[in-house]
Amino acid sequence: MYEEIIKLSLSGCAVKDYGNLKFEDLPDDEPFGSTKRPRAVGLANKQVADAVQRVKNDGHTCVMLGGDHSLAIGSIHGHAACRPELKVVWVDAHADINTPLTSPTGNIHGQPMSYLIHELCAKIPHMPSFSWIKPCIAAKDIVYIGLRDVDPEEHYILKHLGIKTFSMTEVDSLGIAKVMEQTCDYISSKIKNPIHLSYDIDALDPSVAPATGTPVIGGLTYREGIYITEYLCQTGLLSAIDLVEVNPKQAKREEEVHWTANAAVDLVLGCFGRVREGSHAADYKIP
Ligand code: DIR
Ligand code: MN
Ligand code: MN
Ligand code: MN
Repeated sequence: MYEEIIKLSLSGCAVKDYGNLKFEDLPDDEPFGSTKRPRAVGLANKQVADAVQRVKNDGHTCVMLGGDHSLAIGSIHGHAACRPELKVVWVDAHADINTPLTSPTGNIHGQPMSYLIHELCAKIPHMPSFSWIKPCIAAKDIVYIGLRDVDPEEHYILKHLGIKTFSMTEVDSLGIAKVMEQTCDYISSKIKNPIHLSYDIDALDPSVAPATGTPVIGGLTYREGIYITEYLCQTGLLSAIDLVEVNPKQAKREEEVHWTANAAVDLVLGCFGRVREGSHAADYKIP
């Protein structure tokens, strides 16, 4: 993932690498109910939250490269500690809003949203190493894009809380340009709120980004995926970005690693101003 950093530097961004976080391996991390590895995930997220706060307090746009989507718990928590008025744009095939009690898999990467939303607070049991996590966003401050694999319990929660969603059906019917226009109308009022973009690479179609844990057919094209980043970049409001679920170990062939990593790099570049029409330095002169 150093490739991103190099390419961003070449594209004229000032990049500061805050380094990798080292996560403890906890041998006796018994499941909480069906939820797997609660202590390891709780502690890792505390580190992510602290790191994101450091980056925001230094005045930078934060880029968090995962790892699975459970890391958004710490990333959004840390971001909200510095920017309580933030809005979340969650780009994903999945809603990741199961609670530990509704989760069919026990995977925390299918649950991160549930820990963060005020309205679900009473539904979250007390888990080991999660006590520091306090809900920090409201249901009305979230927009989903790219949904196509949502559990019935998650669908109930989305509807019950009135959360704004653009599933792949809306991407098909409206087109990605209208989806982004409506997304930004929805999240920006008179006050220009900072945006937290949480981008799961599995939002893209598996033909574009196959090296990921839970690929789902029928996803965003490469162009739709990039358009989302270009559009959010030009708002000038992108304040933190998660790029998660890039997992080379899930590739069936070496090529798939490169397709997926290249797509991830292009998404990050889109967030920082690369446009497909090309660009030139302000002081450029024809020789
Ligand atoms: C399923 C799958 N809804 C779960 N979710 C995934 O495990 O909660 N999320 N894969 O990323
Ligand atoms: Mn996800
Ligand atoms: Mn996903
Ligand atoms: Mn996932």
